[in-house]
Amino acid sequence: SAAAAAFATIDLVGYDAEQARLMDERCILVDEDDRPLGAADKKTCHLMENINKGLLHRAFSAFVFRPSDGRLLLQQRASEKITFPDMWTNTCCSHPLDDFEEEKDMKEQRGVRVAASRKLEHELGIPRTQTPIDEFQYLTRIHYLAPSNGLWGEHEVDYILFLTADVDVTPNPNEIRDYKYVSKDELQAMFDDPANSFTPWFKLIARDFLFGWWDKLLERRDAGGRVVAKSLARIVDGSKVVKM
Ligand code: DMA
Ligand code: MN
Repeated sequence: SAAAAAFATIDLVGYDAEQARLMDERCILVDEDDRPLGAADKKTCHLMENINKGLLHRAFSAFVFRPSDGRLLLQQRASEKITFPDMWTNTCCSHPLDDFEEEKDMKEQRGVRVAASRKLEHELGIPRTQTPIDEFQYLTRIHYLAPSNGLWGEHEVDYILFLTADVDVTPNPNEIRDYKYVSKDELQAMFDDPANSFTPWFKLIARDFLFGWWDKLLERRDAGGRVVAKSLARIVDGSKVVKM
């Protein structure tokens, strides 16, 4: 479109070929209240030059908790990632795509739920049968902006989704360098160690939301001591976009 043509672009020579190919995915453009405005490719959406002109897109951040002990599954991003390589982050982040009709469906966050299930399989090899879309708990949406390096960055309305489920992980090495399950204390110790680097959105979500919600999520256990997923809907108002 004429509007899209006004945005800056660059050549992706020198980047990982698969990650460069994924930059052709089409993200959903939104306003600050998460109202859809159209679509643009992932490359356009993640260039700071465009972000600085206000370009904003929709995303999700999924957090998967292990029922046996309530630990959170973290991933370390692959060195091949064009944005935020090698950083530790929550279980899986990505974008609902304009390329798929069902991922644009905003009714009960269906689009981001479907995208989360799709990408948990793509990045971590978790079978989609283990991530039923109705079992994700939608908590809230945050609006944040974070540079990666001079060229790239994020500017998103990001849906936070929790899932308590046993999952089988087979990492995709083009996406993931490492993964681990952590308790709250273990995550705090990771944050306190300056040798670790973390994505900016994970730090924001951890600081403002994760630790508090994690307690509430884990309050209930069954007779065998396993965490029973508890609904957080009553303590979280997911109706508004939270500006970070
Ligand atoms: C983008 O994550 C989404 C958020 C919330 C930062 P990402 O860079 O991991 O996306 P993708 O895996 O699609 O490259
Ligand atoms: Mn993004």
